[in-house]
Amino acid sequence: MAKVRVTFSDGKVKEYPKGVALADVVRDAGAPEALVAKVDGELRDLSTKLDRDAQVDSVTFEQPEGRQVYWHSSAHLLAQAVKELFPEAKLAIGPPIDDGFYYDIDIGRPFAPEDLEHIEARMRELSKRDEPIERVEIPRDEAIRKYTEAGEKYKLELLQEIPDARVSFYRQDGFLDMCRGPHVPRTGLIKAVKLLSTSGAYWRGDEHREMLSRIYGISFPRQEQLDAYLHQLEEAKRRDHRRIGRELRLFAFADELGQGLPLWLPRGAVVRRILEDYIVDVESKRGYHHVYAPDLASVQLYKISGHWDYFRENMYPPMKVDNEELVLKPMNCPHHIMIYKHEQHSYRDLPVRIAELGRMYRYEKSGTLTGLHRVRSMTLNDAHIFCRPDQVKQEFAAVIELMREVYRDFAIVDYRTELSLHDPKDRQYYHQDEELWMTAEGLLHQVLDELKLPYTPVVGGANFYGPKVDVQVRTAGGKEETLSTVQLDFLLPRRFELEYIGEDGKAHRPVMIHRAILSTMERMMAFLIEHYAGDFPVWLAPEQVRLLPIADRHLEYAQEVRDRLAGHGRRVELDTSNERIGYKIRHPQLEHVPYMLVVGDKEASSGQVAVRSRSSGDLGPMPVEAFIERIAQEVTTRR
Ligand code: TSB
Ligand code: ZN
Repeated sequence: MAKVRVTFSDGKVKEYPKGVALADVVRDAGAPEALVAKVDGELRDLSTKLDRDAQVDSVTFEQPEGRQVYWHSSAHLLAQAVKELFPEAKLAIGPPIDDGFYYDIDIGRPFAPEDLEHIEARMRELSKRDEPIERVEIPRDEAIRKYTEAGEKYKLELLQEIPDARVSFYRQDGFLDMCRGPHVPRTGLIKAVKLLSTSGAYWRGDEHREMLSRIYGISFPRQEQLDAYLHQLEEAKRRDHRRIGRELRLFAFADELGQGLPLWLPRGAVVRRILEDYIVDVESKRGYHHVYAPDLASVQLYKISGHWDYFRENMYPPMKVDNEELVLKPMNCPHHIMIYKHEQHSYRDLPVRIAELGRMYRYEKSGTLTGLHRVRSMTLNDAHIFCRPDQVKQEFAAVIELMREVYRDFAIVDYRTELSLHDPKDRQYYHQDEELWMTAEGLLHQVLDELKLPYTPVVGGANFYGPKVDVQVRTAGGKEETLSTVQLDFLLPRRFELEYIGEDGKAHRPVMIHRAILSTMERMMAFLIEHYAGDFPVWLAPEQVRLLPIADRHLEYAQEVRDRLAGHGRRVELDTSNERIGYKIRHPQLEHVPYMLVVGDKEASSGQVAVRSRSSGDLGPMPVEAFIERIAQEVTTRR
C-alpha cells in the first residue's frame, strides 16, 4: 500500500497509509485536543485526506489560529440557530474577530434581548446534537440556484464575486453555509457560548445599503473559560476610565470643541494638580530644573531637529503669520535644546536636567482616540538630560530608579518593560548612521542587564532619533499602552551642534536622554482611574471628606468642623441639602469619597464626628482632632 511520510513539529517522522485523515494523524501524534491541523503551514480541516509527504502540526484552541477557527465555526452555529428560529432570515457574513465572532443578519428588524436568549439556547441544543461539520464543494451555478431559490440575496451577491467553477460550503445537520473554512470537525466542540450584544451594521459597511443586525458572541471549549472571560468583561466595564470619569465629574469631551481635546473638570483638575506638584517636587529633589516654553514654534526648529522629516504625519500643519511659519509643538525636545544652548556649559556642570510639564499637540488618527488614553492635546511629564558620554549609564540608571520610586508611591506593580530598537531594514524612518545605533543600543542592553530589569526587545519600536526603554501597562479594556519612557539620543545633539567645554578646554558633544515618568497627564489620569477603579487614595482624592449633618440644627457645628478640616488643607465638602441622612449617604458613596463624617446631637455636644470610611466601613465616633490626625497620616504616607 502507498505511504505518506509525515514530519511533526518536534522533528519526528512517521509513515501512514496514503489517504489517511488528518484526524487520525493528530490523534496518533497524541493531540486529541486538535481542532484543525496545519499541512506544510496551511490550515486544513481534520477530515482532509493526506495524499503526499508533509509537515503536520496540530492546532488547538490554545493557539490564536485555533481560536479563530473555533470562533468561525461558532459563527456558523449562530447562523444555523437563527435560521431554525427565523426561517425568513437572510444571512450576510459571519467572521471570527479578536474576541469571539459575529454574524450580520437581516430579519427586517433589530434583534431583541429575548431573541438573543432564544438563539443562544438553540445553539446549545445544536451543540448537544454534536453533528459532524463537513466540507462540500458545489458547482457555482448550482450554488447560485440554491441561493436564488432560498432568497439569500446577500450570499448571492458574495457568490457573484467568486470566479471559481466550484465553491466550498460547510454543512452541519442539513444547514449549509458558503465558506472557505477550515472548521472544527463537530458542533459538539462548541461547548460554552454567550451572545453578548447586537448592533446595526450596514451591508458591506456602506451607509447607502441595507441596514443589517449584527450579533456578537463568544465561545469556549469549557464553561470555566467562559465564566472567567465574562468576569473579566465585567471588570473592564467597572474600571473603564471613561465611565468613571463621567460619573466622578473628572473630565469631559465636547463635540463643539473637537475630537481628542479633553476638558479637565474641577475635580479632575484637582487630581492633576496634585500629580503635577508631586512630580515637580520629586524631580526637583533629584536635580531637575523646571522650565516653561511656548506651545508654538517655527517650522525651522523642527526641520533642524528632524521632526519635520520623520514625525510630520503626527504634526498639525503649519500656519503662516508675517514671514514666519509656525507649528503646534508635537514634542518638547527642541525647546529644551534651545534652553541648553542659551548658555555655555562646562564638563563640571553636566548633567543638565531640563524638565517641563510640556504641552504637546499631535495629530492622532480619529479611530485611535480612546478617552484620555490617547488624545490630541496633552501635557507630558517631560525632561531632557544633557550629559557627558561617561555619564550616560549612571544617568539612565538614575532615571529607572526614579521611575521605580514613583511606581511604589502609586502601587503600580503590573507592568512590562520593552527595549525598542531600530529596524536596520527600515531606511525611510531611521537615520542611517548604523554605528550610532549600535553604540546606543549596546549601552541600553548593558544598563538593563546591570539593573536586573527583565525586558522584551522590540525591533522597529525605536524613535527616529534613538532606542528607548518603554514601560507597558494594560488598560481596563486589555490594551497595552506605554506609560513611562526613557530614550537615548546621540542624534539631536549633533543636529543642533550641542557642546560642552571639556577638561581639556576643547568643545565636546553631549548625549541626550529623553524621559517621561508619569507619561502625559492625560494618559496617567486614565491609567490611575482604572488602576484604582475610581477609588483614589486619600492623597489623590479630589474630595477627601464629605460632611453630612443629620438635621438643619447641626449645620452650624458641621460648618465649624468643615472649616477646621479645610484649615488643615483637607478637601472637604458639606452637604447642606435638607434630605434625610439615609439618602445623603448615597452621594459620597457613588462618588467614591474616602470619608463621610456624620454629625448629629451627640457629636455636636461632644466635639466629635461619626466616621465612615470607604474602605473600612463604620469607624464610630471620634474627636475631630483624632480624625484630623488620622487623615493627615494617610496623606503623608500616601496610603
Ligand atoms: C520623552 N521626546 C520624548 C520625550 O522627551 C517623547 O515625546 N516621547 S514619546 O513620543 O514617546 O511620548 C512620550 C509619552 O507620551 C509616551 O510614552 C506616552 O506615554 C505619551 N503619549 C504619547 N502620545 C500620546 C497621546 N496621543 N495621548 C496621550 N499620551 C500620549
Ligand atoms: Zn524629547
